[in-house]
Amino acid sequence: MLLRSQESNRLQHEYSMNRRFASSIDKNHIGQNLTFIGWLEDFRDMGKIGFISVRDMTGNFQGVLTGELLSGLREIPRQSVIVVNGTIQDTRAENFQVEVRVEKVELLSRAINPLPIDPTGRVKSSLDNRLDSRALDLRNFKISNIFRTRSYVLHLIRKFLYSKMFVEVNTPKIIGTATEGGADLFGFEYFSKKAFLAQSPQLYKEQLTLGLERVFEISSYFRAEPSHTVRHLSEFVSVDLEAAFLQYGDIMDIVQDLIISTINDLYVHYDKQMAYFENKQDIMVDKIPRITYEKCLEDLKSLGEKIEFGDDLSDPALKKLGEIYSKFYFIIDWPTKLKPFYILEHDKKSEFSRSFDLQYGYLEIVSGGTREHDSERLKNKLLEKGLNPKSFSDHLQTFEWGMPPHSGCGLGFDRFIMILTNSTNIREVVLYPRDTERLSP
Ligand code: AMO
Repeated sequence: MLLRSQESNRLQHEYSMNRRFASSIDKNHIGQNLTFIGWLEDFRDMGKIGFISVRDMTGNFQGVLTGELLSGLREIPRQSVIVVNGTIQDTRAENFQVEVRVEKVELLSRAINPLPIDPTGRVKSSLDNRLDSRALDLRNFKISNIFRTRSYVLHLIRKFLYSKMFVEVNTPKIIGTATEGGADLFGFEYFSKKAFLAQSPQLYKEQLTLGLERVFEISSYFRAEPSHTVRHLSEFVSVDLEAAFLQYGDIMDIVQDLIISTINDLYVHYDKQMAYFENKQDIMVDKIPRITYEKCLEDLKSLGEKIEFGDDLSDPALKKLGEIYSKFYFIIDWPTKLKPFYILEHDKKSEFSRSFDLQYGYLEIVSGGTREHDSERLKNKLLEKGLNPKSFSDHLQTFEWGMPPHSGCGLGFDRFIMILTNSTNIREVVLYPRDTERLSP
């Protein structure tokens, strides 16, 4: 029997309480009468008999129908929500252990036909079209798998950082002063004052070490960089750490353990989902090498890429380095002049800073270092970088309240997920990406 949506709404609550998930049925259920809810993904109509494939959040099941049910099914567009009731039986289908001999189908929510994209992925759509219909795009298992992995990795990162005695904090995203220098800030009117969207929690997380010692924050940040690359967005998620009494070497140890334990956990507890991404050999590591900026210049020279000391490593240079150091590697001790005002230099070699970036091939994942914790020296550094210490007075005063020496870093979470899910464009791993072109949906 096929019911219309209004009639079946009444029963929806009951169904959602008693429903079974596609992945939960096996040969032990043969003979049982069960109810499922899901999206009609496929319907093969052979005339006297028909096969449906229905997807829920756990996967697909196959249903077999005959008679009046078949003609009812012909009226239902693919990707509509249906309730299926039937008896579990053996199957000859290769991909399923059992199938459902359908006895009742109810239409809960009709999908339009045609849909803007084909969520099964059989008809290919461009990334732009997929992003325009992102909610529908997620009905593709491979794609929703990216976001399930993203969610699980957030959980792992939190678990890891709690185990290292970090406290999760939330700092303001509406701010009055630039944290990372002025150029790439989004500014706006804030009750007749000028305000900005936070580029990072840098100043707050440093201040918080004097009350909480070890803090972390996971949040979106905003950069008005007009970058058109596969690794930059205007809004991205960063995992920021800051810890009193630790040096940048200790922070690198923490980052290394975080990366390795996350990947290992994924391959132990999440291996089925990870198998989709086909990158295990690339990302499994047991140690992350630390290469100095100077050694990178030597390596690049031997590859015919000449970079002067003090110059940043350009994209082509990083691509070449990525050929030598193909997996994760740290680049440490960057020239002081390349790093922001809050990074501390080495005592005897002040042209080198106590800083690091974590790279994966050419992609920068993490940036961090030991911080300047002396307020006078910090003021001078602001001046050297052309910034006005007066705009930082709230921050500078905290340095007179017993500021501990401290170090920290920011991990680009979206980029980390790119690597874990073998994605080549950051937009693949962000639900609703924001870039110079894209402001909706
Ligand atoms: P940085 O500016 O290097 O450092 O940012 C830290 C990490 O965030 C990621 N990232 C981005 N991801 C996507 N789109 C962007 N536009 C983007 N910009 C940065 C990168 C980068 O390594 N306050 C310091 C961190 C610290 O020292 O604690 C900072 O923000 O993966």
